[in-house]
Amino acid sequence: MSDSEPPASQALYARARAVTPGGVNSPVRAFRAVGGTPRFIAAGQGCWLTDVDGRRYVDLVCSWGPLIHGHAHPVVVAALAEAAAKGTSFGAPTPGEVELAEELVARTAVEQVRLVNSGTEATMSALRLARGYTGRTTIVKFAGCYHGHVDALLVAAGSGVATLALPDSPGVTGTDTIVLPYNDLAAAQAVFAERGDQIAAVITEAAAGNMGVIAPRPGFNAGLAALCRRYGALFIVDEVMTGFRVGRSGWYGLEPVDADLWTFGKVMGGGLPAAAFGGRAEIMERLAPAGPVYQAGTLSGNPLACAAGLASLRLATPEAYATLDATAATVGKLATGALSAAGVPHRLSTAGNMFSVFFTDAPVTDYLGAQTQDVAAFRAFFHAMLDRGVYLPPSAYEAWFVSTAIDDAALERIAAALPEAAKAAARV
Ligand code: HOZ
Repeated sequence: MSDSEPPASQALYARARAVTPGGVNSPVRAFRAVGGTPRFIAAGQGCWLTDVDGRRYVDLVCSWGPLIHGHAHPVVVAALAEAAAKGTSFGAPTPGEVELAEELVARTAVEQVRLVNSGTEATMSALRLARGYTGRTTIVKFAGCYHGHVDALLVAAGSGVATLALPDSPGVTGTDTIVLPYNDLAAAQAVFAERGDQIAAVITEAAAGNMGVIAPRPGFNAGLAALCRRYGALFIVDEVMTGFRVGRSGWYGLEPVDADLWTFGKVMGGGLPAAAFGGRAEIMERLAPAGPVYQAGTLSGNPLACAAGLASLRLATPEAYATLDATAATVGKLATGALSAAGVPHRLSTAGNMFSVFFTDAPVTDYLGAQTQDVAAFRAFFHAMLDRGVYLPPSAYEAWFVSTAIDDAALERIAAALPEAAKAAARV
């Protein structure tokens, strides 16, 4: 842990713990897995974060993915100001939500979308729709995949559940959920052979990003789609993390798999709470009010979120994606170079421009593999980077994210921090 704990963050953390469970509104950001004081952020500008103690960091979290253009991009800020001046919420349809839905439909394979407020809502609603559509209840998910804090999906989940080393969250039954190893198509085939007529849906992250980053094996996603088709289940691809980050059409643009439903979030909200689920019109029209499957939300399609999302998507040109890809490759290369030089066993794991570093020398293709990593080495590495002004996800089970705002000064800061951080990991 850091030898220079930040006093203003410490004071806020103490106040927060008195009024909020664990002092945070989402578990991973509490630094429980790495120790020390979570940084309370005063401001973000471009790729830089400033905490309440006035310390500056290059941001490699980007609000856990959404901020592909960095913080407070002037175009996004202007779109927000314009929208806010017209009113923040109406609980009635607005032009912006039609435009955002059209943008999502134009970029992906979905014919219709329903806008919601968070990735959790998107996957929860997609499951309900799949169950309503098929008349079945059983869901298949993969160990280490995280689809928000949906009851049926909080078994063997990644992200905060993995970070806190919980096997499942208490409070969820998981009785209608079958958990299989990620990237294991044979296991899915076996389960369908036995219980295919009970399975409403298979849900998978388009590329896993919540047990660290693990790309799907070639044919894994397509094989799941084929299995679902054969047995009359729906295939749900969760693109909350990958959607519009790894490319204009998300993971679908890199690997066009024939899914039935997709979920989106993060980038499509431009840093505000917005998410969506969508698919073929024939399935989506089962949703109320077109059909009987109920789903609703006072702030769904919120004008500010739609304005920020649209501005952010429109800024995401082919050049922007080329920059994201190149920057991710550069940061990954710098990290592996420093860790190799320090003799630290590690694996750089990538899926498009999402990546993470596993502190292990074994190949990582699933959650069991991810759990072989040396989290103590990660902890030392994380704090050494933080002390040198680089903000990484405070968990060995999360993806690192870059933005187009990362410039030469930021890359120099990262390059300067890495050798000492690698040595700190080597000492563990
Ligand atoms: N669970 C998200 C990361 N995969 C968000 C964590 C947070 O905001 O603290």
